[in-house]
Amino acid sequence: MFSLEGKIALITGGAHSIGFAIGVGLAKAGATVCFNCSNEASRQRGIEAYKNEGIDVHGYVADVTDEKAVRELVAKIRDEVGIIDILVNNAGIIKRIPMTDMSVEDFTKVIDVDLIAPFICSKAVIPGMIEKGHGKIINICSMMSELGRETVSAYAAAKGGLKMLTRNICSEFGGANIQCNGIGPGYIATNQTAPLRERQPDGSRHPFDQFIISKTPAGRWGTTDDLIGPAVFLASDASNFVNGHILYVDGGILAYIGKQP
Ligand code: GCO
Repeated sequence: MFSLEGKIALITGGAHSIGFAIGVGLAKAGATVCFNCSNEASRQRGIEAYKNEGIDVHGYVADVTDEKAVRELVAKIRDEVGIIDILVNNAGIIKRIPMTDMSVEDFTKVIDVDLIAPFICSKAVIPGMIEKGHGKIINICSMMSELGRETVSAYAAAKGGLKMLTRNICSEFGGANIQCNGIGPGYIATNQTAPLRERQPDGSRHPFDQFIISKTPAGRWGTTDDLIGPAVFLASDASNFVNGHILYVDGGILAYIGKQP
């Protein structure tokens, strides 16, 4: 039920971090994995990293915010590998800038990568999925699909939008046997969150790090590996009647009011 044998997956931004962990997880469950990234150097690094896990991967350079480039990517994968069964919209960026200091250009850039790109990539793979009679789209959402916080206005707007895009793809294509669900990672130790975990000059924990630990019933940051099981589930036949759902993988943050100071 959880086997991905014979399935072809595309993970956007799958060369490192969360996307890489999910790529390895899907490959170990049997899928043939393709990833894209924004430049040749990360493509090479990505291929090496998968090789070190014993995985033969198909790596491509393509800008997910460029509709023509994505269309060409999907066509190339179709020729070289086959029709995509599983799309993981993982590529994302964040800019932490107080809203009144944030330029429209910065805001737009975040919306482009975190929201418009999942639209572009989903739009490009859905016809093939309809042709095949099935498909799985997994959108990497966020705590910020539900919550706000200082400095992340664009990111929260994009991730809230991505939650609703997830429900809409479900609504529009559920009848074509396409399941579109989201994974909402909690606070995961990645390069993107590294500035929030930096040690203080005196060696003590960053105040945000302490804050997250106190907000998380699990009492720790997540790891990229914590996302593998949920991704395999949502990519596999085990979730064939799960659609339009956001699976939060957050160690319990959204269930908890937080520790009393
Ligand atoms: C922040 C963090 C978050 C995380 C994550 C949480 O600045 O608060 O970067 O936004 O990246 O998406 O789910």
